[in-house]
Amino acid sequence: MKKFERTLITAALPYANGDIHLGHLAGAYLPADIYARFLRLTGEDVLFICGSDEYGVPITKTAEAKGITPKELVDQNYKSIFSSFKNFGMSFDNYSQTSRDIHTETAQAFFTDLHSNGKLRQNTTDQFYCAQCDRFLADRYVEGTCPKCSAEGARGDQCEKCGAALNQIELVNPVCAEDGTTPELRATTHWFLPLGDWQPEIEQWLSEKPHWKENVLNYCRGWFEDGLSDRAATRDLHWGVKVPLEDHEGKVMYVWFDAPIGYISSTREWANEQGDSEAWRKWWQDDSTRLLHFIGKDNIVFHAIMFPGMLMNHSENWILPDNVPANEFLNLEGGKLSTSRGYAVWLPEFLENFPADTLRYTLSRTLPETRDTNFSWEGLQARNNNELGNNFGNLANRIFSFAHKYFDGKVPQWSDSVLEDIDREALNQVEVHLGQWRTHLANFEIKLAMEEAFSAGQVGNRYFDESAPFKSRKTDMDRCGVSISVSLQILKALCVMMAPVTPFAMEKLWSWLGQDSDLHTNSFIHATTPLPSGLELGKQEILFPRIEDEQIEAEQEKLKELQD
Ligand code: B3M
Ligand code: ZN
Repeated sequence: MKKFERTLITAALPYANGDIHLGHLAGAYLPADIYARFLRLTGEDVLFICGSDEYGVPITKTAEAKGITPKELVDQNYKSIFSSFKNFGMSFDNYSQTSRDIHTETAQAFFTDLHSNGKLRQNTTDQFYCAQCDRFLADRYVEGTCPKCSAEGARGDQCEKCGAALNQIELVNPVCAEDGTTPELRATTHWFLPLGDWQPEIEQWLSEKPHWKENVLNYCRGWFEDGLSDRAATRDLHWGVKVPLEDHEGKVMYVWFDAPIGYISSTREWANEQGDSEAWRKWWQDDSTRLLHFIGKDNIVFHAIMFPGMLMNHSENWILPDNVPANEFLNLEGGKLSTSRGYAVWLPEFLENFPADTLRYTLSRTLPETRDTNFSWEGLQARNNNELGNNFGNLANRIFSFAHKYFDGKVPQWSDSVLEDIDREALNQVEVHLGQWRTHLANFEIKLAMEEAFSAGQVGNRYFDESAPFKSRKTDMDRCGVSISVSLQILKALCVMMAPVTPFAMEKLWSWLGQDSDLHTNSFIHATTPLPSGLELGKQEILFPRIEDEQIEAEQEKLKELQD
């Protein structure tokens, strides 16, 4: 495999129409953050980019309903999403907005490049126009009877009843969703990405990606078999990036055209903030950069097919994604998450009641990496109490209490020469788990990596029980000290393994272990370096507080109400 010098990680730009829920976190954000933290930990050069996706019809509809402007709406949502991401521990290097000038400039330049090189196709189609509203109606603004199942109230893009994907002109008895008047068909001219023409080139490129996840490749194969069809690049709307062409009054870019370019604008914004406005280029236009897009499965076609096609057909030399490690869906208590029905667990509300680390850990053990998985509140409680609490937290607590009670809060006297088989074996086992942990993470196998971390925790607990410092304390204080030193050593390796997943608790543990380096940067090389005798230890607190039954029952109750 090619050796890259740096990694650019993107996480899907969340649509700024509402809060983040657990499905979003499990699909894209948590894996992206764990991976970014993992690479930084192993000393790699990483840039982690995100931002909010702020154009498109749902935003204007919500804003209209609230009686505010779309810009006011997205600014509010940007703030709240960004702050809950921060509290969740997302370690973005930059988090931008697609409604900012830098994005307008970047997306317009991109459009102009494709357009002036003859890469876009123009096409005139009929679209509904509402005389009352004086505008072309986006698919979601037209309602009517579904031509497939005859249900009333189908929307121009989809019938909720039978799930059919529709084209607005297929609706029977179409009306404007705003005022109920009957719209007229008018010709309108738009630009399209000729994905059909680009298919051979995209297919060829993807055939060189055998290392991609099977679920992602399967989706792509399906689309290729059906044959790619052209995708609109423009729309008749006011809220969007203006099409930078004369005679295109009232036309903006289709939101899926401009959104992925948002990754580039966010990187440019980051570069400007670094005081080096050209610094973004090495992240996007240098072959030694590895590009990774973390997304949920519903975004695969855009990231594995459409955006790479746009980059390939642009006149500059852009890198293409080395991988698109998309996840499947997370279900909630056995049911499908649904934003429209409000059947979800929302991040800000979660964080009011529970620590971020608890959620990060629980999700990391149940990520829908290869198939849909399920989140349950009981599962969260068990992961928190039995695994974080009993396996990791208690171990730390036992070791530190001992060190403070009998060794003056310092690493006891020990050296290589006094180690016995039992000590060496435990240290070796942990080192093996650490190696496996690294291999799995490098391969985007977060669940398997976490199993290794968990097993390493079990090694630590077994070692503590079997080397029995609580016994040797009465007979052989030197031996007792060695047990504690080795236990602390194991704890340090565990701390590194858990750092990407439970960063808040591990930062504390790292400092209690007497470490003053930054846990999150390049600490992998310190995972197995010995703790020197006499090193001063911090005073421990409870790392992972227990979650009580009543807390869980209250949450289950809330969901039940939503389901009825
Ligand atoms: N905003 C995803 C979504 O909300 C979309 C991602 C854009 S990534 C360029 O489903
Ligand atoms: Zn109307």
